[in-house]
Amino acid sequence: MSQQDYIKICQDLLSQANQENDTKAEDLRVKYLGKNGLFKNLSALIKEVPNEQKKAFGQELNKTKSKIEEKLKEIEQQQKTTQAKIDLTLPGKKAKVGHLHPISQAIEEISQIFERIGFNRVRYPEVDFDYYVFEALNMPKNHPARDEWETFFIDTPAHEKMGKIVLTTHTSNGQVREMERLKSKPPIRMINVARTYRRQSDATHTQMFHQFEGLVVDKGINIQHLKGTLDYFAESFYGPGTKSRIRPFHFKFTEPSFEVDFSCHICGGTGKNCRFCKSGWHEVGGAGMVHPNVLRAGGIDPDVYTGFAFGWGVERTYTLKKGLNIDDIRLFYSGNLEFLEQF
Ligand code: FA5
Repeated sequence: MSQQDYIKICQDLLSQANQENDTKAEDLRVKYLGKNGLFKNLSALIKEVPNEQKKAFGQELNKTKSKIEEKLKEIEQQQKTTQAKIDLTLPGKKAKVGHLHPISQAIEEISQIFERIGFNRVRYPEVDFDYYVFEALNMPKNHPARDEWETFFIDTPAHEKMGKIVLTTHTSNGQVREMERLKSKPPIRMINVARTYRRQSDATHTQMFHQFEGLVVDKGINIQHLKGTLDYFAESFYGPGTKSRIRPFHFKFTEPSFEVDFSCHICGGTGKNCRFCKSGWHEVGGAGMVHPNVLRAGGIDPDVYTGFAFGWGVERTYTLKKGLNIDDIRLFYSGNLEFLEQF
């Protein structure tokens, strides 16, 4: 071995030691200066060095050892100060755990309530043909009733039979689609939950919102079945003692039609001095007995079968829950984590 060789080997070991940062100082001491450490192996090479060079190699070895010592001391010192800085009594850092959006939670709860009594959860297109959104629901082309829905139209050529494509204004587009899916053969017990869209925006309206639509069709279905279902939902979702109420209304696709209210949980439905409801009741959406023309559009004979349907806003239904007190539903879609993390 020449002089350059052993100087190089010593330098290599030193530069390896100088790159150590993460290992514990005690372990490094064993690794470099221990009984079977790297320095010991290096010193053993002295046997192979010619006699006249042994002195110079010995000096090189000593230099290397003291530099490694220095480096190890430096690392020990560094690690001691870092350890001293760690306060073990501080609370640990919690990993951020996300959760379902409150409206997704509400959708799950609502679906489960209806599934428990035999409803079948489905989901139909949120961008659909005019036919399913309006025409099959007893609203012929150019009928003024369509104006109420403040519709977004997709800018594409109209389909010959199905008409234009629209962003669904309500989940009622699922009614005739469900009749078709079941090949016009009742019984039908559908709960359709989907996003819906209208050109509206204020504290109680968003351009995108959710609705859930119930549809039941079978022989002998009447308003009592509808009212029983509403009462069951009121108690399941809002708690025991909550009542439902139906008031006459008009929809083209149901006859008779109703608006559906649930009793206010703050004043117990009395309305006395209640700033939350003013009247004892909250309106959540519409309902009614399926119009014979809608059954016909779905290939079902209205002389044999009858049905009821209802459609409510998820956001509206949810904000009426006890303790929520949300006066602007746009908050749900504001992306404001301080708001969303409360649920
Ligand atoms: C309808 O959409 C009917 N399809 C309901 C129906 C279904 C009636 C089946 C009969 C049979 P309406 O336009 O009233 O009805 O809307 C129902 C509910 O959706 C409203 O009461 C409200 O809770 C919610 N809603 C409507 N527009 C918005 C909006 N822009 N933002 C948030 N919620 C809305």
